[in-house]
Amino acid sequence: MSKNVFSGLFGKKKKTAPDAADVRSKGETGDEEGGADRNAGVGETANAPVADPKPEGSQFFADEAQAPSTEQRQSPPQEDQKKPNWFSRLTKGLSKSSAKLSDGVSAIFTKRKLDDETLDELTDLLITADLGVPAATRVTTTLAKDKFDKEITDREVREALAGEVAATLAPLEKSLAPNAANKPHVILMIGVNGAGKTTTIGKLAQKFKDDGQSVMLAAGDTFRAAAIEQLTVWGERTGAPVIAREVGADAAGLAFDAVKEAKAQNTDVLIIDTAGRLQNKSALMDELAKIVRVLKKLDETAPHDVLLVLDATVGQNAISQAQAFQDIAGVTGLIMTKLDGTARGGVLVALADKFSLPVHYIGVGESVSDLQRFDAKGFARALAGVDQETMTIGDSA
Ligand SMILES: Nc1nc2c(ncn2[C@@H]2O[C@H](COP(=O)(O)OP(=O)(O)OP(=O)(O)O)[C@@H](O)[C@H]2O)c(=O)[nH]1
Ligand SMILES: [Mg+2]
Repeated sequence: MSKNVFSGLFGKKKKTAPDAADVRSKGETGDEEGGADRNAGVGETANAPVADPKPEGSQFFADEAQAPSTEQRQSPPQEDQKKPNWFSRLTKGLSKSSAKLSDGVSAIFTKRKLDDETLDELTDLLITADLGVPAATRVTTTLAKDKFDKEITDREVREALAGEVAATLAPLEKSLAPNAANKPHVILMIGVNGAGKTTTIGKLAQKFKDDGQSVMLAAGDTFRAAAIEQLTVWGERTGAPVIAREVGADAAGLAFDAVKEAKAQNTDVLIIDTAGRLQNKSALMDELAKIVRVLKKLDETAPHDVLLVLDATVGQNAISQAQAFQDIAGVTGLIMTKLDGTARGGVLVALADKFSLPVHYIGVGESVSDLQRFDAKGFARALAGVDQETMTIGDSA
């Protein structure tokens, strides 16, 4: 291990691991502040410590105002005491998106028949709910085929919507299965600021551990001390060693060292965190391409998964994010987070139509169990507000 690489640095501090959200320093939880600085200020080299004005080695919280409070540090992991089944969690998580669609459908179809006017209103509703024009057109075409000029209930419309969404998304349902032949199986997490990359890494690490795999994490977001701390806390919580360097270190070099270390330790899965970057900042995007190139020097098949983390609350902007990250880093799969905080969950359908990228997981809350394996049919029915009793699918994630 080189002198700049350390494993589980924060493991030496005896403290109760706070939730990942708690260790984000002030001004970063909304992500606009830290992210804007980072995206505005970076030059061509990955070495420039631009975002954090106080790079200070292992003393990550020189400014007391930035440090998590005692209360925050001691807060227990936000795992729910009582776990409802996965579909209830999904339905609860998607309630805002689903309410927008269900209420809209009810408003259009109460005591009205399916005619050009109601079909136009339905098309508008689906587009404003971010499903995109192709999906909206498919739903209305399907309905019109059998029901034009006839009475139709809002329930029938929601069933048709669920059917169309499920058909669109079903081919993209793909589990994230590290290949045992890769030692390590390298997963690179990418996305814009605050999308949920680091939190999702923690949740994934826990899932892999639960499956009996050894996991190592690499703190590739070298721009912010708090980002390194955040990942380290997840490492402590999940028992995964964390490879980190000082703030401002070259992220590609760190990723390279992490693969070497994971090989040396015969680790099954290495998950590499990266700094959030806006898709239109070319210098930052180039740096991502550099990380991918450098990883290939040790293993030409790496990274084995390039996971784009998308925050559902951004709605249609997710489309341009997917395009830019796909172009620069060869995205292999998607994870959509924060579906619980938005009425814009329909954007997953628009993404499916445009990119056909596998969807591995969705985030419907902040606890580990809120990262659910993507189930197209369950998602479609929860989104369309179709009752749980009619579900025919089995249990999932
Ligand atoms: N409600 C909700 N919050 C989430 C979800 N996933 C992540 N978050 C929260 O989103 C915030 C940002 O998450 P991070 O994991 O720090 O995001 P990031 O992409 O690593 O951010 P940067 O490192 O700044 O680019 C945190 O407060 C998380 O707890 C989710 O599915 N639902
Ligand atoms: Mg992060």
